[in-house]
Amino acid sequence: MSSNSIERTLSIIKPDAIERQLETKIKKIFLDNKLNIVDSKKVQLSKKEAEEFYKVHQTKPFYEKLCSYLSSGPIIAMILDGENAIQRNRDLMGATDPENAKDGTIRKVYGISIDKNSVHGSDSLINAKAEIDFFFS
Ligand code: IDP
Ligand code: MG
Repeated sequence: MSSNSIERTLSIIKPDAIERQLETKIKKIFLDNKLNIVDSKKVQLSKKEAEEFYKVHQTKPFYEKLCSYLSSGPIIAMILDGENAIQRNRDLMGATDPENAKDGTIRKVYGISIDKNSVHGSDSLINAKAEIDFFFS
């Protein structure tokens, strides 16, 4: 794979960030960093849908809490596209735990905790495709 391919990735603005009305601010970060927002929708997942979305984590001790949280309020699901969109979105997000995230990343600036870390981003091409299909098919 070339290092500058145009990719699509799935981004989610999680309930903690929607609750604090951060949608516009977070979207501006993507746009300012040349990630186009191809599609965007506000939804609230059922617990079952959240379990399906996060099924890769079903053996983890935090799975139940994670799925309850993702389904606890409205979220914004977005398709982002751009050069190396998957990795660049991950870089803009920062580390999973906001405490470990680099300065200026979305999770460092807006994240509250490892649970309430404000955003999700696909971690691979295969997961990006599956996650985009989950919300936009
Ligand atoms: P990511 O969101 O940075 O890709 P993942 O390892 O895929 O991180 O985990 C999915 C989500 O599960 C994280 O965003 C975080 O909210 C939550 N999570 C991950 N690890 C832990 C943990 O050790 N304790 C509690 N929640 C966690
Ligand atoms: Mg992940």
